[in-house]
Amino acid sequence: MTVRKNQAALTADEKRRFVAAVLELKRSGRYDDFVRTHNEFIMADTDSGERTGHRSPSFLPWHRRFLLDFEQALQAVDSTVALPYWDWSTDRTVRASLWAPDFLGGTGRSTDGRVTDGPFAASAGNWPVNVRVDGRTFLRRSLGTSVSELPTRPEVESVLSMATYDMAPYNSASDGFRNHLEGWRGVNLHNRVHRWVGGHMATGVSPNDPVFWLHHAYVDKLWAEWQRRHPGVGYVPTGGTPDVVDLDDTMKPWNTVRPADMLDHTAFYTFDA
Ligand SMILES: [Cu+2]
Repeated sequence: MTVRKNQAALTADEKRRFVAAVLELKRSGRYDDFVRTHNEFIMADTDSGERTGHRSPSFLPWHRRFLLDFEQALQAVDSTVALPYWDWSTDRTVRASLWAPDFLGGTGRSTDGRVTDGPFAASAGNWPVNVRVDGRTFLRRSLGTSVSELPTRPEVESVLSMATYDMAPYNSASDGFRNHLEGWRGVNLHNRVHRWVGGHMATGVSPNDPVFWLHHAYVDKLWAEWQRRHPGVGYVPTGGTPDVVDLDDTMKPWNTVRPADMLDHTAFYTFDA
């Protein structure tokens, strides 16, 4: 059974294996398929039309399935690898071990945002950015530049305390847990982290930065924590909602997966705590 661990608790060997598996997916071309899929959904999901991956109730089950696909691809390379999560409310500075050269590498240089250390630096030769929105082929970051603070634990708590999963109009204007966690409204958790990292993470091709998976694995864990805190409060809407994925509707791009199938993460993995 897969156990997802806090990235801060990974051993040197676990970091090495995770990085090697990610680099192998990149080398084989599989990695870029994930970047492409995410960007297609970012571009297509709209508040007034069909919306599946983002700005909608299915933001959480869609990303849970998307991360599972990625984790299973990693495990096809190395069966011991699981996705780690980044608790950005705790590991909230550029000095966190997450950003060390033996793991994800650090921020980008000020001139052009280019990441210059770690396994994903362009100079290492193993991380060409192929699915991109401009001509630049190097991984970019600007940690803490466009927004200075990552969310705090009290801010996370304020969102976990919300007793409704989602609310009409089921988009970026909604009240409720999902939209506050996603960040279009209120203290802003998930969206703010994308902006804090900057570079590719602040674009539709955000999975070009491997921290995407660690960020979303923590967003996913917060969903699990919210469920534990609000037993009996379910996914909504539950039927007949135009442009929105209801509980028992299938989700693109899989067309075989429903939010109802994704509510219980323990069918797929557990967390270290
Ligand atoms: Cu996303």
